[in-house]
Amino acid sequence: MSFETILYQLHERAALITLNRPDVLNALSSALISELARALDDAERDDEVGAIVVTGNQKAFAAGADISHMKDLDLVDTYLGDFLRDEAERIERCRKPVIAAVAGYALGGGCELAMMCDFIIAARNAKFGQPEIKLGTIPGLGGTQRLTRAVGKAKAMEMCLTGRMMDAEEAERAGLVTRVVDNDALLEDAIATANVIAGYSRVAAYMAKESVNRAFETTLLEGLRFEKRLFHATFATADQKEGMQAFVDKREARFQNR
Ligand code: DAK
Repeated sequence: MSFETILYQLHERAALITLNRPDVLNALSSALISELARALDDAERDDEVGAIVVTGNQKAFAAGADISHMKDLDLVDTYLGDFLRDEAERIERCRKPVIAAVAGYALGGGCELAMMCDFIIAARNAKFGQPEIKLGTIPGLGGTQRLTRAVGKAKAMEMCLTGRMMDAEEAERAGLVTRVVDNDALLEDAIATANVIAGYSRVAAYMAKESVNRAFETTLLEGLRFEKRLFHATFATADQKEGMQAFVDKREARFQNR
């Protein structure tokens, strides 16, 4: 696998995808988004990989879509060309859990990309924002929708209307990020978390992910039914038998993803 705008590495059972256009704060070009989608395909196909981490560098996770490219597009270009959309949304279609490890700026499409991941771990210097209003446009990759679900109407509205950035502490208080860690501990923490997930039953991990996501798409009653059916289904797996037997035997479970 060779890439020009990202790096792809394996850390035990975690795939680490690093956005790598440091000169432009990882601005999201079509090439970068395509390579990201391809790397996610690789990680999904690789049976050894149990979870994925997407990260940037200390200065930026990603400062948004590449403005120098975007500025000359017209309506038909963005509409017919479906500017960045299909491949950018590849993250949402991942069945394996995806963690965003965010240091520095996560702005515009960068913030939206982080929010497409299953959860975000932030470094102390992380800054989140939807500054599209300053460019005469609005978020187009889920910013008005996912940010609102994550932090509520008041903060999402203020951020989209003013372009104000949220720092890591505020993002944690508001529920946008799962936790804040020291800058130099970010990657180690995210990779270790991915490996913890990868050590569990993949069937259970996929089902847990699917069930939490269902909470955003349906009524409470339907969501509870959905969860119960998946819970019942886990009892048809060897991993459920192994997990519970291991508990009783006071030993580590050895899950086989069956
Ligand atoms: N695009 C292109 N280049 C960028 C960039 C971006 N988004 N952000 C930064 N850069 C470049 C800068 O131009 C500069 O390049 P040189 O001048 O060195 O050649 C270099 O990165 C370093 O940036 P600065 O010199 O500006 O660094 P500072 O530390 O002074 O400032 C900053 C950092 C993050 C505050 C600033 O760079 C900034 O405000 N950047 C723009 C942030 C922004 O507005 N982002 C939102 C972009 S709009 C959609 C899909 C996607 C989208 C929408 C729809 N569909 C599928 C429908 C997404 C839209 C967006 O993301």
